[in-house]
Amino acid sequence: MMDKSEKIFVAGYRGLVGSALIRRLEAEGFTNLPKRDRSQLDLADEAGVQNFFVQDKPAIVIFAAAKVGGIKANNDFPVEFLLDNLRVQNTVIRAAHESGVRKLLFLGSSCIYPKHAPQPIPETALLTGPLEPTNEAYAIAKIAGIKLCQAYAREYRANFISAMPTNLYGPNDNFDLETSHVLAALLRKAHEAKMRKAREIVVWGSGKPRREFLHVDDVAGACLFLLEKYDSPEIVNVGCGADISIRELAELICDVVGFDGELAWDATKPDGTPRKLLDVTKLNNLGWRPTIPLRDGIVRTYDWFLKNVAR
Ligand code: GFB
Repeated sequence: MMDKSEKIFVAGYRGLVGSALIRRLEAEGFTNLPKRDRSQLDLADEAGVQNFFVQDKPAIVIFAAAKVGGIKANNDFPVEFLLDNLRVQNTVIRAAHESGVRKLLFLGSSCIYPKHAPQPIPETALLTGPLEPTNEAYAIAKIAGIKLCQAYAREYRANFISAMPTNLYGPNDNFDLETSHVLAALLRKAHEAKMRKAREIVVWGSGKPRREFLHVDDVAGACLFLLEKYDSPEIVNVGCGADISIRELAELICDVVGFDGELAWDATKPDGTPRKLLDVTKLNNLGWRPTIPLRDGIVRTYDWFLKNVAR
């Protein structure tokens, strides 16, 4: 059991996942949550990070710091997605081990699996085939992070675990149309089209790819669950077990937003991987299930968007 006064360092606490983790930890009464933004601690700076760990001595680390983006950003900036992510994760994981943290949770992504993995994707599909080219750089960085955690577990018996969340959304998501993921992008497009009384919104690709979406508050719950109950270096998928097509997602978002125009398809943009649905048998068998249905989660996220981005 985790003591409510145990010091838990959430690396990346301002991001989509990190901020959800902090909300959840605070709601559950955890009081010792050191926060460092980029101006206070650059997670790529080895000396600075080592210093922080030696002086602050967190007991638990949740690694939610990553350079992330949607399909276009991943495709356009492979160097940054590979280099920045490797640098930060190597620095933090190593410093965490050297300062003697009791447990570390590394967050990966469902894009670590082969492009043509069996669906739903079991954890055993890792490294069984070629990756999806649009996010290969990010996936390679995440796979290296998993392998580093497993190496610390094997060589030094460190309790370093890794969770692989599916596509996420929720408050503090990135709503920039060039760099965001699909759900945030379509929420914004539908909202702005409604305000301008436009006739259509542009949706990328063919609408045929299928994706699984999980609200970030559910991911935060799953992370705390795994910190309490799971002590193996073997990766665990975190998803809801259901997927929908991009066309269906676009229709659902337009319905929630109240935009009744048309969908126009931009075929010059990539589809990416055809389907990405995680097999969540392992997590379900451990005893965890999500609580936020997709439509409710989109309603809540639209509400957050109206109060925080659209004003
Ligand atoms: O969410 P998304 O950018 O990333 O795109 P991935 C999912 C699907 O939605 C793709 C389509 O088929 C896109 O072409 N799409 C339609 C749109 N309209 C839009 C739009 O306006 N914006 C965006 N962004 N997409 C990412 C990976 O892959 O998923 C990362 O690149 C990461 O590595 C993340 O793993 C979870 O699901 O294709």
